[in-house]
Amino acid sequence: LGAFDWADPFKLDQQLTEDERMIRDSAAAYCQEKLQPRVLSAFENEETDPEIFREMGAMGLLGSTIPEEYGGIAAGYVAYGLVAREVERVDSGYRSMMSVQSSLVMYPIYAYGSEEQRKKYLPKLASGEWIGCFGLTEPDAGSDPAGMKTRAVKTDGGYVLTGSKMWISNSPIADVFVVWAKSEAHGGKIRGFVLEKGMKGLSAPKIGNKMSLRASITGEIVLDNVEVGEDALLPHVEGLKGPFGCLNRARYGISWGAMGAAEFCWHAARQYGLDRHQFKKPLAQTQLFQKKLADMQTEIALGLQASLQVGRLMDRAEAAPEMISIVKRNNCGKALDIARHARDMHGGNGISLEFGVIRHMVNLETVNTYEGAHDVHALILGRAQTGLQAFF
Ligand code: TGC
Ligand code: FAD
Repeated sequence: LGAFDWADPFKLDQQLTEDERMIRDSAAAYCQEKLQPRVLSAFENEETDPEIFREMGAMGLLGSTIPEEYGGIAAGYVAYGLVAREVERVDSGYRSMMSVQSSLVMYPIYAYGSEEQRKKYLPKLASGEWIGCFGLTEPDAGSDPAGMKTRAVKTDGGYVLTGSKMWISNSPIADVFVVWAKSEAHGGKIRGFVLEKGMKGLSAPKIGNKMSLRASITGEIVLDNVEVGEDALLPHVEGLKGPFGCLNRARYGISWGAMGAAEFCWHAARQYGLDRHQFKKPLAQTQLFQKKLADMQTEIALGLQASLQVGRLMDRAEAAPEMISIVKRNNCGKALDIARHARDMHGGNGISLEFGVIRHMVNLETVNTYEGAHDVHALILGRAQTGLQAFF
């Protein structure tokens, strides 16, 4: 029989290739050395450091699945997931910054863009010189993006865009805006447009007073008759499958990332229980404490195995969106639960930012909601097994 490593119960490490381990280890070193020391102040002061994009770019962490000729490192989806896990071990907001740039901005430009668009945008997004954002959600269209009101009207040389997007990660500091709008010239179908900072009528006010993801800036996108050329249209996709194709990738990355945040909370609770004595013994020597640690270890081990399998299938182009719904929903829900327990296990100290667990806990409230809320993924899975849609 083999040995048991409490921190890696199913020997995940052994199931990775040498390249994947190398990418994970260099991401982990960057995250622990450069991101961990600044997260407390970033969260406390609700400040996003744009320099992080440049650093991540230099490390090859932006658009890592994109081919090298466009600035990526052509890594696989398992490697992408491993990076998300390391970044989110520090903070979900930092992972958000990375996954929006990679899966929601670079991926659609690569997959749906013209050669000119790929050459113009991808290298600068990969290096972090340009920051990107993805505008799908609107004030009155969140879980139901088909209800969006943003419109693109055809003109002689291009389109005029009107509408507003809400809760958009990175938007106040973005240079590149991937925006989804209903286009009358395409029978009212949803089309993607690539906009640039400074265009007349385009603004992106910050949304303040967030109690979650405070290290990651969030804003609106206001489109007040923004005129764009024909070259702003993403030519190779039409309909909701455009944004959903991007969301598949980001949701998959989140399934790994949420487990990274959960691992931080689990390890912190274990260590706290070993160090803290009450009733003349370590808290970790009580049955209730150990039961909670066992639950955390079990859910994280299972969640990581599931994400690894979905990643392997993604690398073989065999993953279905429903598989991604299972891991996004499960891992976010379980991570939130683990963070709440870890907060409780830290007692009064658990509410202090110094210990990190409450920061992860409030961050995970967002992670459980965005990219398809927990219950929305339940409805996707309910539809897949009954053939009956229960959204409306
Ligand atoms: P439905 O009828 O199901 O589908 C419409 C069309 O889309 C296609 N499709 C997909 N294609 C690829 N991948 C998927 N996962 C797809 N899901 C659907 C579908 O085949 C169909 O295509 P066609 O050609 O037949 O037209 O659409 P519905 O309107 O009934 O959708 C319902 C529902 C609930 C599944 C969907 O709207 C949904 O997933 N809602 C959640 C919205 C969401 O996830 N928003 C995310 C916004 S972005 C974000 O949160 C970024 S945060 C990032 C960060 O900071 O890290
Ligand atoms: P709603 O859709 O109004 O849902 C509210 C509640 O109702 C949820 O619990 C939901 O599960 C439930 N519900 C909805 N429909 C049903 C139903 N049919 N049956 C049962 N229950 C239902 N969006 C972007 O486009 N780009 C971004 O970069 C981005 N970044 C974000 C960053 C942050 C910090 C946050 C908070 C959000 C971000 N979002 C982004 C938006 C996010 O995707 C939406 O908040 C999410 O999709 C949910 O939409 P909503 O907030 O409108 O909630």
